[in-house]
Amino acid sequence: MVVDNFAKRRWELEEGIEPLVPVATLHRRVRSWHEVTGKAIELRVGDLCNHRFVYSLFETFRPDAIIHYGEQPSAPYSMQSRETAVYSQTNNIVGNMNVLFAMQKYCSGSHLVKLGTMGEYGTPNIDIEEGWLNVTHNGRTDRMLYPKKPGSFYHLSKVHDSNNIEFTCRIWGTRATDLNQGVVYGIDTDQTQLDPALGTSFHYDDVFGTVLNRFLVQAAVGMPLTVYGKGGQTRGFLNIRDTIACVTLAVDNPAQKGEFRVFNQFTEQFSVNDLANMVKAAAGRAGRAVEIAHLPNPRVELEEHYYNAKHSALSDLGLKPHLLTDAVLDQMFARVCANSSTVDPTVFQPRVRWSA
Ligand code: USQ
Repeated sequence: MVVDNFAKRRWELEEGIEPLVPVATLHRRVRSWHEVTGKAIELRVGDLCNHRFVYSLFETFRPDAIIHYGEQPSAPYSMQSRETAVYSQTNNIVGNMNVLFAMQKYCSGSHLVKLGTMGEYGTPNIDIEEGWLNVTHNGRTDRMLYPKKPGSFYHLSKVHDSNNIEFTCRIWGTRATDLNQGVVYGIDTDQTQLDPALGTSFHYDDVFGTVLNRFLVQAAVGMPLTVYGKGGQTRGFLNIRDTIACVTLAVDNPAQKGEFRVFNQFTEQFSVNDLANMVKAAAGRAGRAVEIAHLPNPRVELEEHYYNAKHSALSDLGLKPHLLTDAVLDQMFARVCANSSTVDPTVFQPRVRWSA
C-alpha cells in the first residue's frame, strides 16, 4: 500500500518551482508499476496528521513494515518564516506520532523504518557514531542517544521524531529503524528506468534541490555553481539507488522488539568544494566551461569543520554502494543536459536566509 497527501505538489505550487522532469500522477505511477512488474499496490490518499485516517489504514491493512517517508524534507522551506517552521514541525512530529500510536493499537509487532537525517547530528567536533554514544561521566557509564546539534527547524523536527520513536521502543516495545540519511543525489534507479511514468522527483531549486543535483543543472545551463560561503561544509552523500537498497535491507532485517536501531545512511563524505570541482570537471569532459561562484552563505553553519561519521551498519548487512565515480557523474550530467530545455534559471540563487 502507498499513502500520500500530495503535500509536496502543493509546496511546489507555493514556491513556484517544478521538478526537472514532470512527475506523473500517483494513480498513473501505480498503474505503470503494475503493468511492468505485475505487482499491485493499493493507493490511499490522506494526511498522516489526521489520526482517524491513519488508524483506519492500519486497522484494515495491518502492515508488517511501515516505510515512513511522509515528511516535509527541506531545511530552507522550514527556515522561511514562523509559519513554515511551525508547519514543518507539526506536520512531521504529529504525523510520526500518529503512525506510532496506530502501530501500537493495531500491529504492535510491525517494524517502523523511518526516514531520519544525518543533519540531526550537525557537525560536532568529535566522531559521529550510529545513533548511540557510550558516555562515562563522573566514573559511571551509560549508553545514551548521541547528542544532537541540528542546523534548521526541519532537521530539529527529525530529532524530535527520533526522540519520540526511541521513547516508544523503550516504553511500548516498538521495533524501529531510524535511517539517518545523508544528502541524496541522482536521478534514476533500476525501478524508475522501467517506465518514464515511474521517474522520481528531481529538484534543482533553492528550496528542495540538494547540492549536487543543483550543481549538475547549473552546469548544464552554463550558470556558475552556487557554493555557499567557503564551501568547506562536509556532509555524507549517497546515490538515490542506494537509498532504495538501504530501505530494502532494513525491512529484510528488522529491528528486535523494543529496539531503536539507527543506521547512518550514506556512502561517502564530500565537501561542497569537492562537489563543485567534480561537476566542473565533468562539464569539462563534456566540452562545457563552468565557473564556481562563492556566494555569501544564506545559512548559519560551519564552513570549515571536523567531520567523521561512522556508517558501517548498512555495509555489514550487505550494502554494495554506488560511489560517485567520473562515469556516474558523466552519466548524470548527460541525463540532466538532455532534459535542460525547460530549466528555470531564476531558482538558482538562494532566497531563504537563516538570520536577518
Ligand atoms: N549548499 C551550497 N550550495 C547550494 C546548495 C547547498 O553550498 O546551492 C550547501 C549547504 O549550505 C549545505 C550543503 O550544501 O552546507 C548541503 O545542503 P543541501 O541543500 O544539499 O542539503 P540539506 O539542506 O542538508 O538537506 C538535504 C535534504 C534533507 C536531508 C539532508 C541530509 O533536503 O531532506 O535530511 O540533505 S543531511 O544534509 O545529511 O542532513
